[in-house]
Amino acid sequence: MDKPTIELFGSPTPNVFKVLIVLEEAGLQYALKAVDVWKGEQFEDWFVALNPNSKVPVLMDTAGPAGAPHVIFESCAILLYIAEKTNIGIPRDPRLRSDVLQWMFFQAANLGAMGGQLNHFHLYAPEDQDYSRSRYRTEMARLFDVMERQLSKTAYFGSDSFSIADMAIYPWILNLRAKYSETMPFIHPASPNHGALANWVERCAARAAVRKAQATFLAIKSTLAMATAEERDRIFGRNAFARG
Ligand SMILES: N[C@@H](CCC(=O)N[C@@H](CS)C(=O)NCC(=O)O)C(=O)O
Repeated sequence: MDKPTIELFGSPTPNVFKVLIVLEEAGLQYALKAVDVWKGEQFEDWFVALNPNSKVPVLMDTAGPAGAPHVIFESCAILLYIAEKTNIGIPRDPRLRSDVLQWMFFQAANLGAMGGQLNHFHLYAPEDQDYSRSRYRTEMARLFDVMERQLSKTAYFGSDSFSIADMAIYPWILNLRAKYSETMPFIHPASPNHGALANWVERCAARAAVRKAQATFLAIKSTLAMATAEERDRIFGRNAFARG
């Protein structure tokens, strides 16, 4: 078999899972390179040359536009790049296309950003974070209601077919369910107020490409449990690593 032209640099996080889904949906061959973010590999020169923002995922396509290599960071930019390269997961109709992009940006600007802070203040910050925890829980509950209202109108986010908007949102819903189903009732799969969202999760989960991506995702090793206090401080920019 030929060497894949696509390399995905990632760790076991929802933003990387998104990219695995689009690659599987598109039926592309790819090589997955694990980046150990707890050990700080994202801050090494070779990685910063790929992503000046020092975060995974990064995708390198050696057969990019005009046949030249192309490197992309930001998971939603990667979703769009692969969708446009392969013509999957993005409607051609301009109105539907705009609706899908709107929901994909909703994920990046809201669900991902707020989910990251929710995780930080519930799982990694010192105790005594009542204000921040309540703020992000409340915002996440609001976002779940927003998603529920949309899925009561269309089968998928922004259209009636599975798209890059769904690929962006689905990994985050699984991530939140895994962490908070027992402590935040609105996130529980059986939440009485989020039935349309629960049905959408099942429709996404039934897709062969999503199942394959999930298996690959689950096999990526995390070193979180072994991370030292210093490694945690470095990734969160606190204590000796704080700059302000
Ligand atoms: N908006 C970015 C977020 C990427 C991101 O936050 N990646 C995390 C893992 S999910 C990371 O690399 N963290 C390492 C760090 O912050 O140093 C995207 O969607 O690609």
